[in-house]
Amino acid sequence: MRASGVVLLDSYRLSQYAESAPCYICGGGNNFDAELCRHCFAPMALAHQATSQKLHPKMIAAIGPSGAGKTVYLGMLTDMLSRQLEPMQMLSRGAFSIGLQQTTMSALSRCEFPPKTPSEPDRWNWVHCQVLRRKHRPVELILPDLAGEALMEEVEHPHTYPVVRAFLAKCSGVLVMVDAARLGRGESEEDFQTMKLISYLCELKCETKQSWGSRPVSVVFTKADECENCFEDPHTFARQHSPGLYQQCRERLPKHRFFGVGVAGASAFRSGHFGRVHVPLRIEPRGIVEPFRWLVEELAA
Ligand SMILES: Nc1nc2c(ncn2[C@@H]2O[C@H](COP(=O)(O)OP(=O)(O)OP(=O)(O)O)[C@@H](O)[C@H]2O)c(=O)[nH]1
Ligand SMILES: [Mg+2]
Ligand SMILES: [Zn+2]
Repeated sequence: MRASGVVLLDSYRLSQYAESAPCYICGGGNNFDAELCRHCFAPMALAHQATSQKLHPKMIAAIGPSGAGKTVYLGMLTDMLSRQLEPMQMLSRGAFSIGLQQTTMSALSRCEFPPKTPSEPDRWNWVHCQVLRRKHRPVELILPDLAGEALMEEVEHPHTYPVVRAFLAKCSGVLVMVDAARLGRGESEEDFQTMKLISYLCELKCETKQSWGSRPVSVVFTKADECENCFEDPHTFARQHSPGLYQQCRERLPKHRFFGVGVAGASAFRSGHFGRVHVPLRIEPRGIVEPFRWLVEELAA
């Protein structure tokens, strides 16, 4: 109160904080104006979009060890689908959904690969989009670019990354990314890491009440440009180079399919200030849309 008049109190604004807004990924309560969930760091825009537009987006995860090629693949996939009409088109929802495409494509246009995804969940790129297909109903999807290090840490020490656990439990389908170049060189580490991820997934208590037996899994061999026979026959490649993963898919994931993809047509090493840097010599996307298209068709079926 001033001598000359009345000043309105702003305390009524506090009442907005009395009601908590649930996170779309983990369900935890947040303030109505929070940008990221305080429990799992997923963008709260996902929850606001879902409630305001009455949407129930399905979730798809791209999982794989660090360096498997998740960021490069997802960035190229979102860029290609946002520019084409056939066989499917992708429309982003929210400015935050463009970040992954922007980071990847601007790095590739400078003839560089994008940086490794930080393991802190508040720095991950999330994509919320609508996938349009001719003569079919649009599919709403949420697709984050998870960090391989965080995924493996959660697998080795469950509950260290609540966002990974909450998200995978809600997923309707998965893209399992495997580095075909490492497998082709006989590095069995890639096979073991991917087997651990699939075991974790199968043992996770799922919220959709659907077991992994009925959910689609695209097994994507990345960097197939470095081992040609992977494009032609990814099934035989899987049997020969990743026997553990191949058997696990056969026994535990009846709805799976193998694919070979490549973003760089050729790559080389350049010496930089911090040692040798892997750079793409040209960008020649191959087989990028097929694994995603199969997954979306299975989800929509
Ligand atoms: N030859 C070739 N190399 C690739 C391709 N895609 C990715 N790479 C190489 O693989 C590295 C890792 O790719 P990313 O997409 O960053 O891997 P990631 O799975 O996101 O790794 P994290 O962010 O650590 O989880 C890149 O820096 C490139 O060196 C490809 O299509 N061809
Ligand atoms: Mg990454
Ligand atoms: Zn959350």
